[in-house]
Amino acid sequence: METSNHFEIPGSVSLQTGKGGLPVIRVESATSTAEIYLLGAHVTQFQRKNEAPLLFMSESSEFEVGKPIRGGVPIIFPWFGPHDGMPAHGFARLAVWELRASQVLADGAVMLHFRLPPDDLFETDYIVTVGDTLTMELSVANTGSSDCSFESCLHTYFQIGDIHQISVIGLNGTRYLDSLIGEQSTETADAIRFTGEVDRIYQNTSADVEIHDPSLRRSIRVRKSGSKSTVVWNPWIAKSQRMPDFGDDEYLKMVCVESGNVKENAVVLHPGEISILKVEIASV
Ligand code: TA6
Repeated sequence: METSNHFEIPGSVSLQTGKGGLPVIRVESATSTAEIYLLGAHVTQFQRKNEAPLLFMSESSEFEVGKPIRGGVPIIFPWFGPHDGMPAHGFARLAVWELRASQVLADGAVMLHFRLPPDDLFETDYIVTVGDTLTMELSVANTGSSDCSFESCLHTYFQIGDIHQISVIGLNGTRYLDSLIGEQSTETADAIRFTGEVDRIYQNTSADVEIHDPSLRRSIRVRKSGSKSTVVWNPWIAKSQRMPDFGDDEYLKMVCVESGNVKENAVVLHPGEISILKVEIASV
């Protein structure tokens, strides 16, 4: 898996050999650091200098082409969840993306542009901007001659201090599909708390979400555009034990707040149309 080094920028962007011998891009901006694997254009690390990492990574994650990395920000595309015997959550996170550009911006942030190997339906680009915040932008263009539909989701795993103490704010009053029981419901809590497995797809919401984490004495803000679905997931005990690439106790230290367009919010693109999903995460 070769990538030319000519995107390296001394002191800002370096291409190195990461876990499993996979190529990884290490980024240092004026105020933060990040890591992105070419496999899945997968952001595996982001943190502001002198702060705890914002993203959770499983210590049991695989790092092998054709297998998803567990943690960070998996790119879910072009379908969400199981799909006719095909890999769950689509092929984008299993593919090796091409690095197309790197640039240090005027404010000291670093921008990286990735492209998914072309197929006959979509042209899919991903812009990651590492600065005081982390911004990820998934752009999908319909390059075919007929309408096409897809689901997408930036399946972000957040590092937290203790699942029993956190709360998720911003979804009160929003309708959701409870994936555990296959039933629709409406959120009634101002602050969602966790006392067991939670796997909910909140629909038709463009709201910012905050994760309040008293044990790390911080809040994380998830701001998005071009997204109508927000997924909230913690596997809890039994599911953690069923996932070979996830430690039995790691559910205590993570929560997924995912931004995308899934189920009834799937995107339909006419020929030539482009859809852009943008997510910004920040500790506040
Ligand atoms: O986003 C929640 C979810 O759909 C859960 O049901 C769980 O399966 C999670 O994604 C992880 O999926 P993965 O295929 O990465 O194991």
